[in-house]
Amino acid sequence: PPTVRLEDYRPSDHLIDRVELDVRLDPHDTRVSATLALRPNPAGRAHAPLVLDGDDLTLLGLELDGQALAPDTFRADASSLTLHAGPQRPFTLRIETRLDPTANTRLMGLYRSNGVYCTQCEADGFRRITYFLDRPDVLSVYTTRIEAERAAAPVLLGNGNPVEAGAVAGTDRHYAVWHDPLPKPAYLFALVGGRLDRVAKGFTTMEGRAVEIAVYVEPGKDDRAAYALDAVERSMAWDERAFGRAYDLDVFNVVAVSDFNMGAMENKGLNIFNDKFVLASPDTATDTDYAAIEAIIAHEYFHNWSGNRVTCRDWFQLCLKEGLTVFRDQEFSSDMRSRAVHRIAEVRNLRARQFPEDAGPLAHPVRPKRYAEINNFYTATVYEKGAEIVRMLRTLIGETAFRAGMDRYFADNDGTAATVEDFLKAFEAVTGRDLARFAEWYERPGTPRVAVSGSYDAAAKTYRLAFRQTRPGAGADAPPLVIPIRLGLVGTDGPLIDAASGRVEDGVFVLDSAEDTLIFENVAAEPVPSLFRGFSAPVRVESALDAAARLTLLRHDPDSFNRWEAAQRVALGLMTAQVRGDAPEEAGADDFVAALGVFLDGEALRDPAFAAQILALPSEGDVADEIGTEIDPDAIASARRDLRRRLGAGLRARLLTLREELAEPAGTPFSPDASAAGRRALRNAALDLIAAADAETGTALAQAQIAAATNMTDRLAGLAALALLPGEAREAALTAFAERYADEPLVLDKWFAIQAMIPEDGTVARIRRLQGHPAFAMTNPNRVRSLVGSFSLANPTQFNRADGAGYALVAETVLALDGTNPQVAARLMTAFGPWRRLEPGRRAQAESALRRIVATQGLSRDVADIGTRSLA
Ligand code: HT7
Ligand code: ZN
Repeated sequence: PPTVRLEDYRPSDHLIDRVELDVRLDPHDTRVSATLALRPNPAGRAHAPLVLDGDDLTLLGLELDGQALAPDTFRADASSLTLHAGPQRPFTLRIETRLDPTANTRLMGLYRSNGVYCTQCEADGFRRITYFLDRPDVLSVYTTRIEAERAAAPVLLGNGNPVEAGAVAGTDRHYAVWHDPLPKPAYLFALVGGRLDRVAKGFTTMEGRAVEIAVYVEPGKDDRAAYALDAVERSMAWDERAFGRAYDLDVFNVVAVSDFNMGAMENKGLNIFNDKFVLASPDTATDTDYAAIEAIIAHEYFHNWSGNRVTCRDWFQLCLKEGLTVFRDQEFSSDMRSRAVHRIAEVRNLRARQFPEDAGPLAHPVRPKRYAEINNFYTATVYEKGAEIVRMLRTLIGETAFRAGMDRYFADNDGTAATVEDFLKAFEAVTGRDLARFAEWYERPGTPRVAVSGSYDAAAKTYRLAFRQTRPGAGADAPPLVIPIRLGLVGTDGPLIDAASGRVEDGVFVLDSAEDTLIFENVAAEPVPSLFRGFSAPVRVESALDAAARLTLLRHDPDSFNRWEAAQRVALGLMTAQVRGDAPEEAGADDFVAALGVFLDGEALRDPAFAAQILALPSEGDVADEIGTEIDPDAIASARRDLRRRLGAGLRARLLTLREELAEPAGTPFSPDASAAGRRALRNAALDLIAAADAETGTALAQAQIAAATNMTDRLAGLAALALLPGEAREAALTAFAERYADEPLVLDKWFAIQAMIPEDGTVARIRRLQGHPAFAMTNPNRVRSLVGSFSLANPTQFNRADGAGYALVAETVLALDGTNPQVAARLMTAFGPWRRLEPGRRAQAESALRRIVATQGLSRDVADIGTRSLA
């Protein structure tokens, strides 16, 4: 496929000022009439032909300024429409196309989900609705008339504000007209038509605008929409408080649909959501679901400024809206919940998804330089590493300057399609700093390493910290990165050491050369360095701290993130030592258990959510990432199982007591708030460890918990604990769960996922059976992700089976899906990313599965692109 390159960007030769769409919805024969007010772009080439993008379109009619066009003046096929000589003046083009929304299984463009008409246009779906300049730097004002059979689609929604609605005389059809006054790129276009229930509430912005917020869901599910509605309201209020950003239309609509390629979409005034990230009730949603709903509602709402009012010049600038908006939603969630616990969750997620991506064949810069298929670049690197860059910028310049820079960015770029340079320019303007060297973070792939070594001079009472940064694959001439390191010194017996170093400002040292040394004066006794507090930069830290020093940090570091990090590092050390066959660390493990015991005694009940994070060991993926090469997932799984067993046995009495102390008194009403969720999390972390050490007690506790559960978090945690304990009890619990939730697809997704993650030989066969379950459908991305995605991403021993059966299952699913939904197929295939780091036997198996996929005739561009890059 042709490669698109950043360096080839040039402005469009034409602009489209206004778009009038008339969409007559029909299940198989939808007609779209698009009237486009075009003009040559003064910044483009004069006399250039007009080339409009299309994808799978059928052209029915074409008029220029009201006149049908002569056949020799244009060329049209399914993927483009060319006017050989576009007029050198403003002109109007009317284009009529025909679509079949029911046959649209790719879920891009206009499609039907459970009978509801909806659209998805980012990145390039609008061209599946009409021929257009489908690029984010062409901004137009849209008016949309939507017409449909009233009984099939009583609700008709578009972007912007409602203008008029009525019956189509003499028919059973009706229409609605929507007008969006703010110019936008085509990727933010949306419409919805269907039978939907509505919940709504009013909000008055700080500018005094009365806004009606509404959430639309499938009929009968309106009792599950309250949390999402509340989250929209909280997001609106927060963006005013935190960033001074007010909403700008009279209505803000959210629609939940069940067939959706990703999480949600920020269409102007009409956010469309995967219903998984809207619908919540205590009986069907876990605490994790509630938190994800809150975060994604906020994320899409925040795009109204970081994405919609200021959009991207081209898709290479995707991080400009996505990294920034992830940063904004993370800040929102931190304010709504515990900041420390949320930071831990963010870093767990970054390490689980972005670090491996950055270390594998699909690595790319946060601002990529080329792509074959843009839909494959909605990645953890663009989103999560992109957010880390924004956070580092704030750390470097301070909160006040950061806020001023954001204000400047929005003011200077409002209503335009901007670049990363425009973003940085705003911060340069308010701080007077040159950020050119900082900008390097956007340009190169790979996770940097920072090696740190400390030495104490007792006679001089000085402490030296030597830093050295390296980047994987970077040549010796690669410029060093600007790395903000938040740090401090902790005394071995507790008290803080307030030692000065002139180069640490507000607790931050900026490493901007390949090597540097910090010297602290007047240090009375050898300290333990606490480095990268709050995970102040997305790097791997290499430091020779021993377990005792790390356990000191766990006890005494005032930085909660680093207390957690210390416990994780000790656990990682124990597990990697076992995997590598190093000297058995019996004593080390005992010290760890003892330290956790002391921690639990002192703090578990004070901050259960934090304690739950301390108890949750690094994942098998974290251990694999630490080991780096020749990975044997079985050895890792067994090391992790052993450590869980040790903790479960060593802490058993405390954990059992904690479970009692944390139990909700009967009749307590359910609350999804962070403190209630934290208590449940700790109780369930305790269950996991108890069960790891003692299957009999674990089974009994899990069964009792399922029987008594009044919410999905506890019921599912019970089931998850049982799922790791082979036997009758497990199978009976799985059967009962499926019966109870037979009519709840989103809950059955959890049931699919739990079974897909069972680390046993029978799992591949179980998944093959489940693919035939009546609730499973290859056409629904949530079902595929739950069953096959959970398997490939969260079942390392079975996906990486030595006989290749796990790879074969995923490869077959990728190929089966590619014909109908290439975007989801390609995403599933990214699970093969770390294949080169496996031990030789598995590496060969994974490679041959990848080669089988790539050798298949007629592959989509999406899957071919992932395949080619994975094997490169
Ligand atoms: N901006 C959106 C990204 C997106 C998407 C969403 C749904 C389906 C297909 C999609 N392609 C790209 C979502 C977001 O980041 O907010
Ligand atoms: Zn986004």
